[in-house]
Amino acid sequence: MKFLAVLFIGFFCVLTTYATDGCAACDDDCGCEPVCECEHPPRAPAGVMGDHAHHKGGWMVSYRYMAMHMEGVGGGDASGYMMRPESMDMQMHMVGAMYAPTKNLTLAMMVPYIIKDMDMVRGPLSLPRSAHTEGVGDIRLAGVYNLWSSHVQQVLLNLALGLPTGSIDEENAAGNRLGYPMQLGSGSYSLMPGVTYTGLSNGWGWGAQAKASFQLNENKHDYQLGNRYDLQVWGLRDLCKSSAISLRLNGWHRDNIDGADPTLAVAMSPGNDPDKRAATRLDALVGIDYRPTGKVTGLRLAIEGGVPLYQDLDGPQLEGEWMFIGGLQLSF
Ligand SMILES: [Cu+2]
Repeated sequence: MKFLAVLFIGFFCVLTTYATDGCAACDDDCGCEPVCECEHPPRAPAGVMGDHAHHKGGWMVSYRYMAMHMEGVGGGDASGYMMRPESMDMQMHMVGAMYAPTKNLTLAMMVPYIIKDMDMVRGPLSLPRSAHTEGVGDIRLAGVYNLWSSHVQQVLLNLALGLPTGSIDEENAAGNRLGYPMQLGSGSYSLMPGVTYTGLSNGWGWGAQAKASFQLNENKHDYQLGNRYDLQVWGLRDLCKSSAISLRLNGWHRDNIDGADPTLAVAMSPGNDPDKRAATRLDALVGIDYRPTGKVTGLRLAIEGGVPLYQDLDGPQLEGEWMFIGGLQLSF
């Protein structure tokens, strides 16, 4: 429950900002051109990618930290395997840059660094009980196209290309290749189309995003990860000039893996089974968004923490327990 503590600290900061800024004086009827002084630009909560475009010539650099904890096996009986997963922590540091070469097109690049730790329950074999992998994941190149916008609403088209830069050769301490969930990349090129809608009015922000991730080719170990589909909606409410709170619902589905890595023995662990990777989940996240006003402009700090409300796992897999996202953005 580490993320809860962070969330409470965040709330405390928001409240102190509220008190010192005298933000209560900020009412909702200020003029909106091009962006209302009393409102936030139309931005989504910390965990949403591709939610905004930049003005021509605009730059942004960003850093995101994501953590997810999974614990306990759901979706089926794992007792028939030699080993079964007990818990897993995934962390990701992601550095990104955005640049808008034209009025309607913004380009982005994201480089993730992934850290995975898994604990397992083992049978009679003397296999390592835990596994750790870390390294660069799949780099993403993205374009955000401003399809339509008004003062209040905006519709963006998203398209990203995933490059197979993450390792799919990760091994445990005994030198055996680790199962699919512990690998750092997909090994394949992927295409991620999407459409994003955002709105902003009178201190309220809202939005929705539909996106998909399609793996384009079989990787060098004879498999290709399943496609993934995401549908999310969110709302934000300004607390004052500098802070907003958010609520987000993210529903997603992941397909099973096509093909199989021939070195992974399915009887060893459910994580080695390409036909037991599909999942459908609904996550709920609350967040805080902070933008310093005054001298420092273009800076944004946002955090989000959440839990799955619903999960349907196809075969024995670890269940999601909680997630945390923290982001820092600087536009210029
Ligand atoms: Cu940006």
